[in-house]
Amino acid sequence: MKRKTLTQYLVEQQRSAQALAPEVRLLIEIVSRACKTISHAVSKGALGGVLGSLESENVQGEVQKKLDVISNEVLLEANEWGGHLAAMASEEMETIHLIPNRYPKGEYLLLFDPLDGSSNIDVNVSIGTIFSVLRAPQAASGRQVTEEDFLQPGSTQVVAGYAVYGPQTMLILTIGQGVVGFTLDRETGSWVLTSENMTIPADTKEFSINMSNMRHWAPPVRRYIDECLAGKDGPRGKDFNMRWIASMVADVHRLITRGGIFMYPWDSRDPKKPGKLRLMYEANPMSMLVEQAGGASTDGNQRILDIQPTALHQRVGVVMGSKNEVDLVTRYHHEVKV
Ligand code: AHM
Ligand code: MG
Repeated sequence: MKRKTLTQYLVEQQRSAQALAPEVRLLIEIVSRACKTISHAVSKGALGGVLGSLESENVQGEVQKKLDVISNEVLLEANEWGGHLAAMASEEMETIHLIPNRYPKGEYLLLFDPLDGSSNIDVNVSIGTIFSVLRAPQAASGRQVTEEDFLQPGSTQVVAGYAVYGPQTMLILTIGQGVVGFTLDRETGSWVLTSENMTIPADTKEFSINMSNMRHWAPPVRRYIDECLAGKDGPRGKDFNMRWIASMVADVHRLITRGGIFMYPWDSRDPKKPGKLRLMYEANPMSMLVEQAGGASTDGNQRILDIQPTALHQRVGVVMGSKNEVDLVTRYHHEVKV
């Protein structure tokens, strides 16, 4: 059987459902090409001299790895000239990156975490690129885009996706019509459609959370995990398994593939930080993918995609995955409030 490539899939979407604007198709093609370049750099490792850290820190005060910066550059350069974007934003840049005046401007905004799971780069564990596409507000036409123009709830995203650099390099994508997965064929250089209609089962026996933070969790999270740990003998009446890769991309890829619940909840370590993960380029795109695959995503209290952002690098608590489990954790949060 001849399999479809990403280009064929996108052309079909553009033709059949008129679901895809030509600029968005171009955007996805360009981002996916950049992910190929990043995948290539990642796979070279020490041979490419790309491992290790730099002296610099990003806006979040995190030491930048060489591959964080390389990946950021690859995405910026790839997306500057196509005429499809008005501006970009990234985990690795303090403020937004406007399209230089020498290039035509488009009406879309691209946000990304160029290399998620940075702590796994040097130890050869799966990492990835997460991206989100918004439309620039009408009010921004004819003037320069500002940071405020990016501050739209996740429910307005036009496209969300990630590439995961693991044993295989895969691209998981939604244009708001379900979730599809492509595998990079390294011999032909094509993204090949290998997972149609990816669906997250509503129930699961697998949870994913950094247990070392247990003492800092809020009581509803503690309650949920305690009940999972009690297994067959506890109120859940079944045994649970645990996985924590410490790359959101890899942990979410697992739950999109076979179900599960992933949490990086609010914790009391730093009251100024409402969670570790960033809303605009980590939680929002992953939430759109998870919902499009039939799962759910909340911050414990409300749907992540409904949150009105107030800052580009804002953080948020994350509870996402199999619907019945996410609903249970959310209910435990609501019960505490009543
Ligand atoms: P990064 O974007 O700097 O890599 O940080 C985000 C990562 C997520 O991929 C992962 O879920 C989390 O941080 C792991 O954090 P921890 O090391 O606290 O377990
Ligand atoms: Mg990240």
